[in-house]
Amino acid sequence: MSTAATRTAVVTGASSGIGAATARQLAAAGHHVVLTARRKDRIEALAAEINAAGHSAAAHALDVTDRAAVDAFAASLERCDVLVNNAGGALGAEPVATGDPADWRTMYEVNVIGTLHVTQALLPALTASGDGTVVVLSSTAGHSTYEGGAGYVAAKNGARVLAETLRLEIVGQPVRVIEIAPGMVKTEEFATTRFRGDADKAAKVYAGVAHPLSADDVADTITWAVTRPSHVNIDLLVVRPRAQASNTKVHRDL
Ligand code: 8X3
Repeated sequence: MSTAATRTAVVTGASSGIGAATARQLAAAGHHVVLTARRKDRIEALAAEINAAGHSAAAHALDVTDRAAVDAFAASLERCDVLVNNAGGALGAEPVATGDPADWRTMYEVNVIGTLHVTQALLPALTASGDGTVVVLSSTAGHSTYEGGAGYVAAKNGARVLAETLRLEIVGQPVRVIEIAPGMVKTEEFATTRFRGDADKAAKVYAGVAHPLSADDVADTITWAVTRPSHVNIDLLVVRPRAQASNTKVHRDL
């Protein structure tokens, strides 16, 4: 169980994929992990699994786009040493000419405003910890664009800029700001959500790629960055599968 001396890590979007894997790994690394996501049943089951494994976790249902709920969540925490802003995702892959503005708005709301809400709400506790860490899960999409990606690329650029700017603004305070930018990661939900449940379109994203990254691969880089000595700030970590040289250059055995 957690004690006053246990560092607390909050993970958003912890119900599946990279968030769930990060929660497991940070708990195994000795953190008390607070799992947040909209799907309460999932995070409660994951918290139970982590506790049954002898580690420490709690679950708190949260929609990061709901500022009042985020503020109430922040007020409920005894402490916060690590925040992993993982909640986010892609919706649609239409070209600019036909993309749905509603999808763009939703992606901006979750990936940027959601990250802003939780970061703002927890920054006082992270600073008070004397050794805080903010992780922003951006994406290689936050660093260069690709056809059909504009809405997601724009949102992930927003997340990247939030991390970069925050690092400038709080230098001198005891809080690190780490950006992790994954490339192709095969999770159970990312592509399926993007293509609105179309399993064929989702499968094509990974077609012929022998080893896309897994959620565990990315969680490993997050956990590594978070567990470096306090004075070491991994500003930006870009991680791709070996088969992916850029957003548009992927080796496929087809
Ligand atoms: C996911 C990477 O290539 O689907 O963040 O935009 S990509």
